[in-house]
Amino acid sequence: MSGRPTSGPHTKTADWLDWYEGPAKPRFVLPPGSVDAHCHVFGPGDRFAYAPERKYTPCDASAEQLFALRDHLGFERNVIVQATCHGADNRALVDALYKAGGMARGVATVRRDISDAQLQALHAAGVRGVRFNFVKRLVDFTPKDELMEIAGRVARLGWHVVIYFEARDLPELWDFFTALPTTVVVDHMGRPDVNLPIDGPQFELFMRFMREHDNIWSKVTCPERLSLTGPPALDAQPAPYRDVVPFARRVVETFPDRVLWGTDWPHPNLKQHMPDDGLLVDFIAHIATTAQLQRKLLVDNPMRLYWS
Ligand code: 0GY
Repeated sequence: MSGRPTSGPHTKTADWLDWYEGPAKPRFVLPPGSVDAHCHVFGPGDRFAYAPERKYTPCDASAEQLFALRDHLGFERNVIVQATCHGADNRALVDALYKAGGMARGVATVRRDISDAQLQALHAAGVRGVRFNFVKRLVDFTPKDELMEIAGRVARLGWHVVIYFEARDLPELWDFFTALPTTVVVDHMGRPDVNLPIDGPQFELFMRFMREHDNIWSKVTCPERLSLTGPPALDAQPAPYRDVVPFARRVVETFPDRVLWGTDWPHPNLKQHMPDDGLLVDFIAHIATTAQLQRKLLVDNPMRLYWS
């Protein structure tokens, strides 16, 4: 891995943390055919300008750098999720999908005015979902009727909807989410507060959300965002991000056929520390504790959702 990204024509957000160069080789050996089902590309900004409406300006993180990480960690495929810094301009995503030669799928951001021909072009590139973001620090509000209209159109293409929200907002968004007419994939377990009890009202609501709706899936991703304990020193024994482990493990064991995992490289908007992606892969063995659960999480589920 090399090539620390430059700022190009864009100045990075002042406290921006760049992705970690030279990640460790994971101790956990990924099953053959594993998919990194949540990651991003940023720019490069001098080729794919960041969107005027963006809330942050990242470092660059190119498709080539993503694929180098994929190979280093032992993944075979990627699902690249449109990052908010590119708004609804999916050109960097589409470019990365073509460069991947069939080994990546995409989740785009689209607006109501997208034409059927443009949706078809995204499909041909490998896009299989759209992302609806409700995290206020990342995006401005989009009316729910616009989102529902988009969901209806992409459902007809066999796509799913990825939703990103904070746990405290689930009650208010519940009716909208449960009315979506297709598969729904929740980012990062709905961002639970892992300081709260795992059997307390907040996480129980999320578990009920998944239990009562079998079209809802969850990414058991981003322990580095949710953790208050953080990673251990490199050679220490405790699980990385150990306070997140029981939450993710419960979701994996309760809904083994509706979970996905990804690195979230290049880890936008982290303020405390930048994870070593090798250590993040080691987290998987603590949340999916049998070979069967690991295969479902890393291979069978993402292949079913993105490549069938
Ligand atoms: C993530 C999380 C974040 C950012 C984005 O598209 C984005 O800008 O997804 C975040 O800041 O929590 O999944 O990458």
